[in-house]
Amino acid sequence: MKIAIISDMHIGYERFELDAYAQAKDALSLAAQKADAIIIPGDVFDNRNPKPDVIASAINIFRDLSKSGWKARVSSFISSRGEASYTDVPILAIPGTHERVAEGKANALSLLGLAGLLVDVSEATATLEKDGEKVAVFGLGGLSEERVKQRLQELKPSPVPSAFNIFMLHQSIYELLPFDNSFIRFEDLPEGFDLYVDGHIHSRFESKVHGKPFLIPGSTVITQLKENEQSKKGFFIYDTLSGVYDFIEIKSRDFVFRKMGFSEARPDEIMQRCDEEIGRIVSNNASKPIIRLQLEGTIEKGRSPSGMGLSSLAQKYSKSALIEIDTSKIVPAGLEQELESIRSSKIEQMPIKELGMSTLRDKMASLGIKGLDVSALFELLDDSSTSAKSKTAAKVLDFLEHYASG
Ligand SMILES: [Mn+2]
Repeated sequence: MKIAIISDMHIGYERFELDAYAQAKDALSLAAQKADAIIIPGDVFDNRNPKPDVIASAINIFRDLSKSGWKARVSSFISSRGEASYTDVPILAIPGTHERVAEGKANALSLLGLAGLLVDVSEATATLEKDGEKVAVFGLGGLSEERVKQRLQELKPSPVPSAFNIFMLHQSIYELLPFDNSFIRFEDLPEGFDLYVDGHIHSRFESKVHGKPFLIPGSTVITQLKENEQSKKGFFIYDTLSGVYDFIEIKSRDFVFRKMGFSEARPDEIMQRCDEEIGRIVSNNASKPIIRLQLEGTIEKGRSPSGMGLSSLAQKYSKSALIEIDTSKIVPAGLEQELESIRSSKIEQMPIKELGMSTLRDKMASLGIKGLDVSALFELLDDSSTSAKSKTAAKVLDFLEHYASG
């Protein structure tokens, strides 16, 4: 069976909402032509509370997809939570971190499952069948780092006999992001599966776990504007009979990242070099690329990077590019040491949310607080959708009372 692996579509991502939608649609419809089944390791939606308009656009994509004459079918579904599946269409998905809500509550992804547009395989095994071949997929939705190992021990996911077995999750992995000890490691993943598939990480990655392939297709839309996101977006197709897999590129907006070094530069020099660099990139790129310039080094004494008026460049090129100029690494001459300390810190490497969680975790550890689900607490504090802050406060108190009593 040919299994398409598409991840992190982030439908509803506000910064590039049209790109997120178009590239998700492109990836899914291309996969429907080329593969027998699609598996999605999380973050279909960008937000745990997507607007009805965003949900509507996702429904439109998946409804069309479910009518696409699939030959493979879901022949069995076993949920450790006693839940059912509502379609036999071979599109299997789990919620990611962006869809995560309190355990046991419906989330944006599970709604698509309830509507029969895909099969939500959270803590469940779905078996696909085509021409007598069986492929079983176990899914573990995105969990807080503290919960993963424990949940895996509770669930004890095991392969289905006489099937090709896929283990699908949505987590940070220590070997790929070695800056937080709470991340699970390859050895924590259950043995006996033929293929391991992960989401969450937005750039493409291939490795081995327990001697079997471990694949991360990366996101279908650019989100972080990091240097390593310049490669083409797309998805994997894995052939379960031959063990061969390919990366299929989708039409995605180009992203160009440039580091530019300066030494005691005058603001007008900086402006001119940025202008020239953008001009060069734009003249070589017929589409409307995303350009991020990362300025580094020093500006002449007494000047501040914020006062340079660089935002006028975004305006000047607004028809031919989407421009972001990062001035966080350029400082007035004499303050280089400060810059160095920023560079060597983990701030550099970590997504901001992970950093916040890590800081909270360190703080809890230094206070001697053990066994607290720090990520779950962070999620409560981070719930920006809660308009009534008193509600959040009440939830946090509940959470802490529960911790104190347990
Ligand atoms: Mn994601």
